Amino acid sequence: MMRTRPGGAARAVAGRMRLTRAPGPERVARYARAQQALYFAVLACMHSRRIAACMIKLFRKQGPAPVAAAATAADEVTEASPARSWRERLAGSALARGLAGVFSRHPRLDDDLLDELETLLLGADVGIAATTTLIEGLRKRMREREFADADALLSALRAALLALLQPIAQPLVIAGARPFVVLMVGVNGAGKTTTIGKLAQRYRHEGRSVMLAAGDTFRAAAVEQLKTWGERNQVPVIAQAQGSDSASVIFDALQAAIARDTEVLIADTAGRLHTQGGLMDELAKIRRVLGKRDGNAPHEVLMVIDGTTGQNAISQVRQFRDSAAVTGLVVTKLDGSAKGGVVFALASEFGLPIRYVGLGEHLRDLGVFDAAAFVDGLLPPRLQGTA
Ligand SMILES: Nc1nc2c(ncn2[C@@H]2O[C@H](COP(=O)(O)OP(=O)(O)OP(=O)(O)O)[C@@H](O)[C@H]2O)c(=O)[nH]1
Ligand SMILES: [Mg+2]
Repeated sequence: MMRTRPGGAARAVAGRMRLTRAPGPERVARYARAQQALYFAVLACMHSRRIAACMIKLFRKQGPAPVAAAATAADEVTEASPARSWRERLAGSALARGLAGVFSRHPRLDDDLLDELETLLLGADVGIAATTTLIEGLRKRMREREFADADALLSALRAALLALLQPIAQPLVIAGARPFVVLMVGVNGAGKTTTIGKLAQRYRHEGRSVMLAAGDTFRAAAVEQLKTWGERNQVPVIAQAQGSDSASVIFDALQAAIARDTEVLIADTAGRLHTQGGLMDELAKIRRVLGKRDGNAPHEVLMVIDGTTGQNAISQVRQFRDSAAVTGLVVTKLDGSAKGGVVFALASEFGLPIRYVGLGEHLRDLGVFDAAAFVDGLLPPRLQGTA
C-alpha cells in the first residue's frame, strides 16, 4: 500500500524527474513518464493526495505506452460464435482482468485491497468522480466493520456498480411515431455505420419495416458501406452522390419512409470531431430540416462512442449532447482492448441512457445494454448473483 505522508506525492514526482545521463530513447521514455507523474501531482492539488498517489503508482506499473495495439477479441467473433456471453466478450477488458487480479492478490479484507481497487478503477477509465464516490463509500463501510471478508466487499462493490448503471440502462422504445427516425452521430470510426447494420437486423427480426439514409456524403466509400449493410438486411437505402448535402439526403429519406409507411428510418452521418464547430453545426441543420416535415423528428439521436476512447469520451459526449441534442448512447468495441470503465464514467457524468453496446464486428454483436450482465461480466465469477 502506498501510504500518503506529507509531501509524498511531490517526492515521488521529484524522483521521476531525475532524467539526466540516461541514453536517448530511455531518456525520452522517462521524460514522458515524468510528465505523466507531474500531471497527476497537479491533480493531487485539485482533488485529493491519495488519488494522485494511486495515479503515480499506476504509471509506475504501466511504463511507456505500447507502440502497437494488440489484436482485438473481435477477430474471434464469427458466424459460428454469435452466442458468446457478456463475460466471454468482456474478458479482455482491462477492468475485468484487473478486478480478477486485485481480488486474487488480496483475498483478505484490508486497506491494500481498497487502495489497489482505487488504482485499478482510475486506470480503467472509470474517472475520478465515480471512482471517488465508489471507493469512499466502500471505505466508510469497511471502517464501520460492515464487511466480514473480501467477498462481502465484492458484493457491495457489485451493488454500487449496479446502482450507478441501472438508472441509465433504458432500452430504446420504438413507438409514438411512424416513421420513427433515429439519427446516428459520433466521431470518426466510432462504429456508427456498423451499428446501423446491426440495428437494421435487430429491427427486421422484430418484424419492423426499416429504411436507411446515407447521410454520410463526405467519404467516398461511406454510401457503398451503408448499401452493403442494406443488402445484407434486405432494407432499402436512400442515397445521393458523394458530396451532396447531408440534410437533403436525410430529408428525402424521411419523405420516402413516410410515402412507404416505413416503421423505422435510421440515418447515417459523417464522423466528425467534437471540436469541429462547422461540422457540428451541420448536425443542427439536419435536425432543423427534418423538423420541417415532422416536428418531433429525429425521435432519437444516438451517439456512438468507441469504448476504447478512454476519458476523451467525456468531452466528446458533452459537445455532441449540446450541439446535436443527443438522447441516447451506444458504446462500441467493448469486446476488444477497451478498458471497460468508460461506461461508468459516462453514467456518472451525464446520466444519458445507454441504449446498446457493441460487443464485436458481426451483425449479431449488438446487445441492449443490460446493467447486471455488464457488471457481472466484469466482476470475478464467484460473486455473480450474490448481491
Ligand atoms: N471489435 C469491434 N469492432 C467494431 C464494433 N463496432 C464497429 N467496429 C469496427 O470499427 C470500425 C469502424 O466502424 P464504422 O462503422 O465504419 O465506424 P463509423 O463511425 O461509421 O466511421 P466513419 O463513418 O468513418 O465516421 C470497423 O472496422 C468496424 O468493424 C464493435 O462493437 N466491436
Ligand atoms: Mg460511417
